[in-house]
Parts: sequence; C-alpha cells; structure tokens
Amino acid sequence: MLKFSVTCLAILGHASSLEKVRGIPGSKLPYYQNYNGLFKCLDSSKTIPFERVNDDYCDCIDGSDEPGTSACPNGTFFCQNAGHIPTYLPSSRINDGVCEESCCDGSDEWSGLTTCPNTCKQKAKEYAKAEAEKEATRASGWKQKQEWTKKAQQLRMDVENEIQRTDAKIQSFRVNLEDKEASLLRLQEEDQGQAQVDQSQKEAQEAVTKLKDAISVLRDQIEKQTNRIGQLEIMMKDLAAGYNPNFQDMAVKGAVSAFDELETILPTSISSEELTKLLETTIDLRAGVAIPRAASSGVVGKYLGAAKSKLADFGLIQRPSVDPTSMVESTQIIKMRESIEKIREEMLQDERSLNQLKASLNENYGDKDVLRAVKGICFSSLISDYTYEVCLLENLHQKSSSLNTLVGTYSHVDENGSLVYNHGTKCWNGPERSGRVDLECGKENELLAVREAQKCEYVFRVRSPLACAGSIGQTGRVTDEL
Ligand code: MAN
Repeated sequence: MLKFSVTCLAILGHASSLEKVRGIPGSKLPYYQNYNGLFKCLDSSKTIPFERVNDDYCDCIDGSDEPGTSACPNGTFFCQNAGHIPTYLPSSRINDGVCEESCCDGSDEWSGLTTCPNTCKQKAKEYAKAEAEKEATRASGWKQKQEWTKKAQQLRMDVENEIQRTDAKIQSFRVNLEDKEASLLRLQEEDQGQAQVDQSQKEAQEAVTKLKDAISVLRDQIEKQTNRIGQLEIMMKDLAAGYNPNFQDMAVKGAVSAFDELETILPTSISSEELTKLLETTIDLRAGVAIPRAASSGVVGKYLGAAKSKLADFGLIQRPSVDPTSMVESTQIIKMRESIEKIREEMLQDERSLNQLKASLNENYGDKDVLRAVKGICFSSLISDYTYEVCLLENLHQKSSSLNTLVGTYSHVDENGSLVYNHGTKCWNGPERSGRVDLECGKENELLAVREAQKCEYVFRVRSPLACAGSIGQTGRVTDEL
C-alpha cells in the first residue's frame, strides 16, 4: 500500500514532464517515463536501463521495451490516428516501406525512407459517411422488420382463431356424427323389425292357407259322413217304422229306442253354406301382428345408438349390421351411411389441419414470430455458373439452364439466427444437399454470395431486414430479443 502511494506520487510528480515514447497510447505513457534511469517490462519479467527502450533491440519477453521498432516479434505499434480511430499494428509493419491503411497518420513509417501522407481527415469523413449509410440501412431495415413483426403477430392470431374455428367445427361434426349414427342404428333396427314383420306375416299366411286346406278336407269328410249318417237315418227310420214289437226282438227294440233318443239330442250342425262362407273370409294380418321393437327411438334410443356406435369404433362390439342375405338395405340407410362417411372424412381432414395449426404455433419463428411474415418470399442471384434461389422458410434451389436442383427444404432457425435447410437432392456419391442461410442487415432481401463449404453443403450470404437491430450495438439476429 505504501509502495503504491509512493509510486503514484512519483508519477504525479513527473506528470507535467511526460515525454512521448514512440508507439504507445497516452494511457501507457506513465509506464514509459524515465524516473530513475530504469524501465520495467510491462509483464514485470525484467528491469532494464531506460535507454534500451526503443533501441531496436528486444529485451522484454512481452516486447514492451520496443513499442516503436520492429525489434520484438510479438511487439505492437500504436497509431494515434488523430481525428480518426486509433489502432495497433504488429510491430513487423513498422518501417516496412508500406503505408498501412489502418495507420492513416503515417506514423508507422517514421524512418523517413517512405513518406506516408496523413489521410486521417479524409478517412474520418469516409468512415462517417459509411457509418451514416450503415445507420440508414439499419433504420430502414428495422422499420421493415417491425412491419413484418406486426404482420407476424396478426398471422399468429389468425392461426389461433383458425384453431378455435376448426376445434368448434370438429365438435359440431362429432355431435352430428353421433346423431347420424344413432339414426342409422334406428333405421337399421326398424328395417330389421320390418323384416321380422314381413316374415311373421308370411308364416301366418302360410298357416292360414294350411288351415283352410285342412278345413276344406274336413268339410269333404263332414259331407261324406253326413251322407252316411243320412243313409243310416233313413235305414233306422224305416226300421223304426216297420218294427213289430210283438216279435219281442230285444236288440231291434233297443236300437229303435236309442235312435228315437238320438233324434232328440243331436245339435244342429254348421251348415255347408256357412262353412263355405267362413273359408272365403280373407284374413289381413298386417295390422294385427305386433312385433316387439328395441328401444331405438326417443332420447334414450339416440344415446344408446351413439354408445353402441362408439363401442363398435373401439372394436369392443361388432357394428350392428344387417344380414345381407336376409335384407337389402333401404335407400334411406344407404344415404345415411354415405352422409356419415362424408362427415367422417371432413372431420378427419379438419383434425389433421388442427394438428398442423397447433404444431405451427409451437414452431420457432424467431423472436416475436417475425419469420412467420416472410415465409414464401423468394429472391435469387446469378452466382458463378448457377442461379441460386432462396425462398424464405420454404426451400433453396440451384438452377442452371438444364437443371433445377433442390438444395434443401426449410428445417429450422439455429441459435445464430441462420436458417437451416436440408434433405435436398442427393449428391452423386455423396450426402443429400443441404444449405444454411446467414443473414446480415440490409434494406431489402438480397442474395449476396453462395459458397459450397463442403461438397454439397452450401452457405448462402443474404442481406435482409430480418437481421437489422433496433438500435446500434444490438445484434439484430432473428433469434435475439427485438
Ligand atoms: C452439381 C452441383 C455442385 C455439386 C455437384 C456434386 O454439379 O450441384 O454444386 O458440387 O453437383 O456432384
């Protein structure tokens, strides 16, 4: 502490008589003052006599004793460049006969062998102009970038709205589908019911026909029997009339009295006419036959149908089907089935779109989604033998008069804000082509250069508002905060 204070005092004591040592900035001047005839190398490795500073012989390991000569291979020379930007040169450039561009004050050629004019004023002017142009470019590019950012926000909102719309559409499809499936089930059950009615009617008609046939046979039998009985009655009546009770024939007497008794108890039978009339009667069973039907109508039926259909979707039960051998589907059922199929297809399509939209929301489009706004913007340049085309966020092409080769399809934006494209056309005997688009700030999109860093791996240098910063000093990378 004491040592430091003494040093400071010593420096302050000599501050008024600081002497300029060639090749060092003002900030290092205190280290190059001859306080006690000694110089301490800046890395403190050695202390040498002060007259050996800039004596064209390298004493210090860090080259600090020769800031104004080319004696130390690791030395540096400071160009003051008053009025412009100061700079350091490798000491090998001192007095090498070349006026260094960056040393506009010409101080690097102090030997007098080469005379270098001081161009710092001119350089400063040019620099200021270039800086102003750069700033104008940045500001203009930034403006465009902000417009794109605004557009990107809108596009994001559009996607969000589209997600909501599609979601709602899918929900309504679902309800509609459940309704239609329940209706289909109902129709199928009704058809099955009708088939059962038809079947029962057919069977009943057959039974009636068989009964009619039986009655008809029975009627013939009755007629025959009636004739026989008639004959017997005549015989019995004759016997009763001609019977002589004096012969005391007990068998005949018994028969005659039994016949008399029979005459009194025989009921009047159905007449043949009545029977014929009965057989002519037509029987319409249609209205009379009640076919039990499943609970397929009403609210309960609707939900039961939907539930059955869902279970069938999951393969837990068999989809209710109509035996094709026993039934031909009604037009109503066919139409319903077609309508269900159509809804299913539309719903599937919407579900796919929904997934894509959701994926798009999660995709990295750079800060504030700015890249969303430039998707599909294309520009190209003729570079060497090819016209190269960049389509932002879509693809890269290498075109000649006869070929249009896909260099790559957009994949992602990397951590440096470069756009990465891959899976291009396969190289002969090599990998698939791929490309990287490096962006630098520009007023508009412009392809400056393309180099094939490795075989079939291309680096595109693109100027674009995308890379313009909001203010000087910021990077302007699309992946950085805007
Ligand atoms: C074509 C071009 C070149 C590429 C070769 C590889 O000539 O696409 O850029 O290097 O194919 O065979």
